[in-house]
Amino acid sequence: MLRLAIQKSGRLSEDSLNLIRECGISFLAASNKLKTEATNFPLEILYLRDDDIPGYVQDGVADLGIVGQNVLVEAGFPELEVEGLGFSKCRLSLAVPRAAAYDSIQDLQGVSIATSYPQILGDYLREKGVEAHLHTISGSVEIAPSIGLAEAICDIVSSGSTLLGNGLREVETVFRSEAVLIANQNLNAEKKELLEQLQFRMQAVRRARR
Ligand code: PRT
Ligand code: ZN
Repeated sequence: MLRLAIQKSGRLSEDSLNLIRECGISFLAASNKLKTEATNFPLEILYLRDDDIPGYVQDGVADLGIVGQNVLVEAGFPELEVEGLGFSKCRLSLAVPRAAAYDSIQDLQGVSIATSYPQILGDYLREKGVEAHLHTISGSVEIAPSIGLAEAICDIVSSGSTLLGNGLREVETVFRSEAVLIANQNLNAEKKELLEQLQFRMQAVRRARR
């Protein structure tokens, strides 16, 4: 039996469940439970916070997971990625107050930046030769400049309306993300075979959607 971890409730949940259903896998809806078993495929589904999914898969508590690449890479386990799933596309971007002068990334030298992604942002800035002060906060990053916590932010953007609504301007794309299927790297032969069957069905679903 394969154990697949998906987000319990959030932006990834519905698309993750729909993908599994479209693979022809049936299970009872269980929004308030922690796990469900499929009725016609050897699969158990665990419902977790998205941030916990990479660690559970790395440790083998779950065999597979569906999570945003942003969360996977921030957690430090990019090697767990098996394939992109094409939904929950977004980007991690740097933004500054609309009126702030900004010509290039060098303008962030010595600046304080609020983010929930210190690893990804830290790597990006190092690569660009920029030394900034990172403030790690877990939410409401967009309000940091207006309350004086930071001069810039780095956060997830999709339509851009949240940045706009907070008087911010997107200036650099740090990372592009989508939902990905991840797998533990030490699956036994039986589980590997089941993973292949599941991937085959997922790829067929994606082809049919196009
Ligand atoms: O409770 P749990 O920890 O499981 O969930 P969460 O609150 O940490 O995550 P959730 O459900 O908000 O997002 C899950 C994943 O969806 C993220 O890790 C991304 O991979 C992906 N995703 C796609 C997004 C967005 N689009 C998105 N727009 N995650 C967050 N946002 C937020 C963003 O942080 C900002 O506040 O939406 C706002 C911006 O949206 P726009 O459209 O105004 O630009
Ligand atoms: Zn989360």
